[in-house]
Amino acid sequence: MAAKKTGKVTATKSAKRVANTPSIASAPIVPSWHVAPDSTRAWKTLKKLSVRGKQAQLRTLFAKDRKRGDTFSANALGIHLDYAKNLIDGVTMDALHALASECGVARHMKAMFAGEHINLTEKRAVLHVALRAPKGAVIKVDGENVVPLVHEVLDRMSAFAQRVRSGSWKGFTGKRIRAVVNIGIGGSDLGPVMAYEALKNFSERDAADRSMVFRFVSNVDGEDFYEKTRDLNPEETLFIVSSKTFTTLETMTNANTARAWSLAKLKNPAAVAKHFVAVSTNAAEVSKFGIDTANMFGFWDWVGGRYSMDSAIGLSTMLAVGPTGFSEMLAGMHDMDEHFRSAPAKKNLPMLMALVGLWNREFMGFGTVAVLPYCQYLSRFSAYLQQLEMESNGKQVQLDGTPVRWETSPVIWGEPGTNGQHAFYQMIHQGTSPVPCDFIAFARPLHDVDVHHDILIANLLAQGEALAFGKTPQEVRAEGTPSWLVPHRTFPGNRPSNTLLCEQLSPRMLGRLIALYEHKVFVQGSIWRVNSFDQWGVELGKVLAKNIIPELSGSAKKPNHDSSTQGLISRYRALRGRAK
Ligand code: G6Q
Repeated sequence: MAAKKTGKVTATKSAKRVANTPSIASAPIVPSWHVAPDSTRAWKTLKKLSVRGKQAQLRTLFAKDRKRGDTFSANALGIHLDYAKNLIDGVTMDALHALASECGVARHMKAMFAGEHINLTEKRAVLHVALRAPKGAVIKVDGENVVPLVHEVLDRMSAFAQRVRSGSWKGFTGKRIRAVVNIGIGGSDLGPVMAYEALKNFSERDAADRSMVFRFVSNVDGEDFYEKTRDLNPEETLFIVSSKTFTTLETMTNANTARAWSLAKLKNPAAVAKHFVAVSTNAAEVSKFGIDTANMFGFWDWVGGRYSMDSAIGLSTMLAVGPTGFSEMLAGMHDMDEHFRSAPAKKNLPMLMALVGLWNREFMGFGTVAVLPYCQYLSRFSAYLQQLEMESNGKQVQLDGTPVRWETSPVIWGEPGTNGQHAFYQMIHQGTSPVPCDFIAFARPLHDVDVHHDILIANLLAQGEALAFGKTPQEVRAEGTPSWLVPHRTFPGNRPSNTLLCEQLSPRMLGRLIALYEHKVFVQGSIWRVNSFDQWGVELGKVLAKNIIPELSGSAKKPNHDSSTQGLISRYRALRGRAK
């Protein structure tokens, strides 16, 4: 009963906030400390240093400083960051730190933690850090301390998760829930999938076991829904409809299909209350869909989609690893928030990763970054980071709307090692464009199976070494290789990488890693002077798709497209047996 009441309160507050969307009539005021990077002294210094950087050789840099590995590494919270295999030196690092200072990164960070409206184009605060603040902390948005609101939702999520995990939450026909299907896309999917994969080993806690099945339906492609539900029993299946707006085309299409799929077996619309819960900020739409807002878990407009996996959007994660595991993940994120806030810049992990990344992107001209976790549990980590980094910082204009005069987000991609080694590492080692790599590994495995872990870690270390130092033609020749084959077997080396060697994977460690990358993105966005918290670039395609949908099915008036698009529409219609 209490939960129900709280649910309604949360829903009403959320709805009010959605209705209070700020006016876009007036342009935002960009704080004066947000200076353009190319107007700083440090930028000019770095441009000069880049000439030297492009000629530098890692072999020489390592020979000159025998302790380079120590010089360019930092350690905090069980994470060791070795960035020595980048084409940097002390002077470059000093200039990069000066750039961060001149660009007001520290002031910007303060503004974020203080709940200022740093998402300037949407006129909102950016407070994912409040989602992991401990009970009792005070973080205000527009004068209101939001930490109690966060914990109120977390408590409701915990109570619900315990009921489902213990089997006391029953489906409509009285059976316990054995399958949880999260329906969501983008920020309402990538974090939850990544965290589930990363932490599934920790699901045998809080008196639950790993017998519960977790699925994630995101794509509007009906094949996704079909494959993820084909072997499930509606009587034992709980759907979490995760959508901040509750209007996203893909998610609402999948949610409607899920409701029909459930009711085809359960027959009674009253079953929806037992088999559907919602995670959203939009109580009105949740109600319209037929979900009781008592079963809605809210969050707030100051939580961006790609920064929301630690909000109620993480409900599937909590169902999988239990409230204890989830709060450990939050504690890990909070650890990194505090580190980011308080560690000196030269020992600050997010700051160092951001600055080295920025050096590689702007000054060395490298266009992509491969994230290569040597840990099968992190199989979706690169996909998650793809959104975090590219949606946040893949921008062409500055905060004031003027074009950027520098590079912004690189392309982020990657797969877990060692699989990638047998696929695309050829290009990383001998292709024409160097690809800076982030190697990520845990020293202690969760399951120490025979010799596997040493082999895994040896491979990670070998890749970083091979990329950095390569193999010269002389070395190849000295092995007795025939001269015609020498060029093929030569490795140019001098290719940069970071290595993150962490103690052991746990919910807390995962939380630290996620927040590390979140803050890295923050620092880079801050220096690039872009809004890392909006995503206008995804809008146009959505609008065009809405126009095209009726044209495919035939109900629309005469379409008006370019000849390429029109031709494809006609061909599609013909292949589906529809009239010309
Ligand atoms: C993330 C983006 C985007 C969003 C999805 C889903 O920062 O805003 O990926 O998460 O479009 O949106 P809904 O949660 O509103 O369905």
